[in-house]
Amino acid sequence: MEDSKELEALILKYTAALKTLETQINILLQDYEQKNNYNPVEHIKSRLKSYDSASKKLVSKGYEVTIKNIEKHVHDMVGLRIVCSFLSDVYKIVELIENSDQITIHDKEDYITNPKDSGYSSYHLSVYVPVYLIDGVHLVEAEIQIRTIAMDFWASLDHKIIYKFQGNIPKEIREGMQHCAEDIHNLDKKMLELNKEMQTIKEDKEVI
Ligand code: 0O2
Repeated sequence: MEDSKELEALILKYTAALKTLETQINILLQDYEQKNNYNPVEHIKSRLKSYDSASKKLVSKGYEVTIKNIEKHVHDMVGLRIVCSFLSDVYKIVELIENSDQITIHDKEDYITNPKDSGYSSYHLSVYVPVYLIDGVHLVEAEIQIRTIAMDFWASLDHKIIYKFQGNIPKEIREGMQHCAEDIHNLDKKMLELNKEMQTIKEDKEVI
């Protein structure tokens, strides 16, 4: 076990980054809602990855468990998940964050257009969050996951499956989840179409 003071300092930095990111994202979303009379977000979850989870991730990637390696190789110590109703909302939020001067994106993964083999689907943004400490500004990495409610439903069961079977997921469960992921993708597309249709009917009625 390393110097606990060093670990405390790291946790302080990550906690500050999480608070900063939450604040920046909430302000952007409130501004968007105020200007568009529309809130694209269903709910937001945030979390700091635990030291144990970070250690497991390092071991799985073949790295020694050290504080330096956590900083260098665990890119989602600070995590924010934005859950939306519709597919179009996911891309609206991505655009909003891309256009923000406060949040610096250094990597993007569109697992909606290109789902993982497991069926996992989400939009990931890896960003840098500035944290102002006594010795100056630190750019802390964070991961923002943006997904629909349906994708979130899938991912939460998948998370339990991964945890339960620890890498040895039975074939029928793996295939069942892949089929569910396809169903969920089709459901998301249908719900988006229905929402668009509903909007046009509402607009027609307003004209009358
Ligand atoms: P947890 O417990 O959710 O934090 P990187 O983080 O970039 O070094 P990785 O794992 O290749 O390495 O990144 P990737 O693929 O972008 O995945 C990061 C996170 O996405 C994961 O964090 C999960 O939250 C989520 N994710 C990715 N693939 C899957 C999947 O197949 N099923 C589910 N349920 N979630 C997935 P963690 O640390 O693995 O887990």
